[in-house]
Amino acid sequence: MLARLARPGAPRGCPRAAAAPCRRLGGAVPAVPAAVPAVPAAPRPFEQVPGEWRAGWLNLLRFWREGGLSHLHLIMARNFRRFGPIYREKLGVYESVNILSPGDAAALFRAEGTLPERFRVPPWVAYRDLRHRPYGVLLKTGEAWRSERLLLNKEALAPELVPGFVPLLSAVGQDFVRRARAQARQSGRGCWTGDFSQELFRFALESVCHVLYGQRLGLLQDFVQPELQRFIEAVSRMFHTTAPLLHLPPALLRRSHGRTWREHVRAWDAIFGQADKCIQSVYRDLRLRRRSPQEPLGILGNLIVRDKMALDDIRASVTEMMAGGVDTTSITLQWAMLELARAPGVQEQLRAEVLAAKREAGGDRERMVRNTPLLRAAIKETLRLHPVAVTLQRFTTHEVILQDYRIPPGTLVQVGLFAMGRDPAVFPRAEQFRPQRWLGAGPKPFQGLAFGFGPRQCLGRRIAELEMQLFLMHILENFKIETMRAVEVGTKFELILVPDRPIELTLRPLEGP
Ligand code: 2DC
Repeated sequence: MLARLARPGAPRGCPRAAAAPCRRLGGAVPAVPAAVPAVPAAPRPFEQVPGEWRAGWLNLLRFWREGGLSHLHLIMARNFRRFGPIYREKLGVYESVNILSPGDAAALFRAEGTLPERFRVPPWVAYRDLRHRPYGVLLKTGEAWRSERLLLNKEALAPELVPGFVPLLSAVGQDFVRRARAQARQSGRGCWTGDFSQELFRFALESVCHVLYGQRLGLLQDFVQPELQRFIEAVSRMFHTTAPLLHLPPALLRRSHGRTWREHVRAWDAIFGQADKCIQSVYRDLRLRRRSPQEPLGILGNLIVRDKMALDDIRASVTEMMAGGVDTTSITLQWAMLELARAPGVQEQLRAEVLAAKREAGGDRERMVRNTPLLRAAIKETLRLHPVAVTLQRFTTHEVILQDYRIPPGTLVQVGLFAMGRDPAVFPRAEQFRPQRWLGAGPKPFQGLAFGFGPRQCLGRRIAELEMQLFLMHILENFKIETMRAVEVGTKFELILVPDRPIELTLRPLEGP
């Protein structure tokens, strides 16, 4: 553990040894220096946490000039190298303490209280205030958050939901395979090659809408409704325009007439407009009893029928899930396929596991999901190297000791997920894609935090995990995943972390059905 990294008594900013070079970052991974012998002493005061936290606006300027808008993850990794495993920072008006060790993450989550709060992305709050739209659970706080979150957990996150979700998500995965086989046939080369990001955006939207609305949208057909394509573009644009606005206070944003803010507002308008259309159509069907009893109601239908939440609140949270379900899973799947293409041995092992599970379960997808631990581990491993969220954040509710510093209540503490995932002190041979590392003996506390932790963890987690497991299962059963070896793909920050260039993949059919 990284107990005592900063030399006891060192006031601030003791420089760190250079990091071991990393395949993808060119050495931008935090190095963990050899432990300094522990000196029992009282925890040090907050003021001594290393870092640059005095001139917020100056820091923000410098951050922007250093390309922080698209390199937040690299700047954080560099700060950890410079300051050690904890540092304090102020960007604009936002102050935070940043940590990277699993042990510190554990201590932080012990101090999150019963109404945990993360950093509320200011432009997202400002948009809802501007349009007088209610917050969904993502942005709600306090008791209102808690009661809604509990109701939503029952419909979106509870383990009992798995049997209902599996057939819906598996059907979409199967359609993707069908489409990929057709594309391979038509190509004349017997395989399907290209940048799959658009195809996967559609796959992800089709998947999340199937569980949310119980309806198919037809996004995996040749003709895609232009308004759905526009929804997909709006989500990417919304993320993209959030990054440069991230450190500006909401009050300033709302009054601003800047181009980025206007684009941001337009993107959210398009997102809410399209989500409302889907929601209205389900609502109408329900009222007119146009749904046959065999048809799944979907999460939205269930929430309406249960009648425990105001319709506007349901709409707000369902819209968040619909928007949150596009880029997050599709980009993770791109990374997963890239890693598997680069590690053919691992790919073969996974395929063997999936095929064995299929023989054993007779095609019962739910059992297959349960019996493919290496496949789950491969998703965890993908998210370790390529987390969607660069950090996890919590406001502390009572004093907590992190790296021997006293952190007062009400402090925003961020766990540097990207940095942690690539830290060789936490993950031996961190640069290697090795799903097996998750299956070894012994617990791995607070190492797999891609979906967050506790009552405020990702609400879409169950859907995302099943969607990705079933997708990869179908792909592995049907195709060999290949890539051009030499191309290095880096990461850029667009609010979520995304590949910095298109990922070229090839799906080669294993044997024709
Ligand atoms: C971005 O410094 C960097 O799951 C900031 O599906 C801190 C921060 C706060 C909240 C994080 C955000 C970061 C990244 C995107 C996250 C978001 C919380 C939820 C959101 C991680 C790390 C995401 C992608 C949701 C988005 C739902 C939305 C479309 C309604």
